[in-house]
Amino acid sequence: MSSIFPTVSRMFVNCRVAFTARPIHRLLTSGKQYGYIEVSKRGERQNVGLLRLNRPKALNALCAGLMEELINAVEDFEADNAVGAIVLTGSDKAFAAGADIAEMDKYDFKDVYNKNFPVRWTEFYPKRKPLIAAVNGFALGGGCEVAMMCDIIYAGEKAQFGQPEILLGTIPGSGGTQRLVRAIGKSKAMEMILTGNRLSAQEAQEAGLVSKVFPDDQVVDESVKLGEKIGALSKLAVAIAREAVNQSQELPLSEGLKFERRVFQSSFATNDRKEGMKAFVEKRKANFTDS
Ligand code: DAK
Repeated sequence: MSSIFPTVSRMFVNCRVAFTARPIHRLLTSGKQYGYIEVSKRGERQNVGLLRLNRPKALNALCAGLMEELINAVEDFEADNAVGAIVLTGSDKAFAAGADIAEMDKYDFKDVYNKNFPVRWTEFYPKRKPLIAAVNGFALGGGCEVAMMCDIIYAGEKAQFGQPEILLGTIPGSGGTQRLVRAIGKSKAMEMILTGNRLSAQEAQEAGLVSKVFPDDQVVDESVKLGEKIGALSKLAVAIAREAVNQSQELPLSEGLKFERRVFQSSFATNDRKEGMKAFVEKRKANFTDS
């Protein structure tokens, strides 16, 4: 790790020099300051963490500094017991237009190979809490890959998804060739990746990449509502269910079914499973304690 951090800091500085003068947003619970993202809590019970990418001049291009901030903010929400789900969004014009091309342009093979560039990209994915992508505008390259790393994607009507790396003489580097195939099938994914062609929000929904499409100005609110709904349930059960669904992307069916059975059985050890079934039998609302 020691070899990575100096590089990240250097990239962070470059990134800040190139795109200066924006407000610093403070996350009150931790006191951390952010320059490339906005962090807030939403929902009637303030149980949804909202992360908004805020690098408008570069269409939220994912520079190293921005990714570091995202990792930090997600860590804070993970540690906040009041938060049951996290929503990640961008601006009206762009969820994110990809990794920062100006930043990557400086690298050669030895830089990216020696540093395993950029090894920390996937680390913003929360360990336990569901992450919902609320996508408006461009979700291209790394932006599409970040959306696909999320657990659920809601999109605005004018959203566009694409993997245009081939037009830059390279290929998707953060899961595009793997997650897109799993999400929409090989033929559609291959066409997108070999041509750079984009999917509209409607096409992405029909293909199964996106779960719901809304008018652009409603996507974030609808995503927060979804987060509130999930956040009101047993956090323990939600985390276990999420882990089991994620295993379906990694394991053959027989192993996945075995994993599911074991974690289902484990859920019988929790207070929330007992409370949920008791409440059903007693015809009342369950009072989950996340235990
Ligand atoms: N990087 C840096 N700057 C970007 C950018 C990007 N990806 N996308 C846009 N910008 C900047 C533009 O340079 C422009 O800056 P100024 O010239 O105003 O200073 C500003 O944002 C506005 O962009 P445009 O003027 O181009 O706006 P338009 O509306 O005309 O076009 C566009 C919007 C999204 C169609 C266009 O900007 C565009 O094609 N952008 C590039 C999209 C792209 O190729 N994305 C893929 C990048 S490669 C990895 C992890 C991830 C990755 C790789 C490895 N590992 C873990 C190993 C990811 C790679 C990529 O994402």
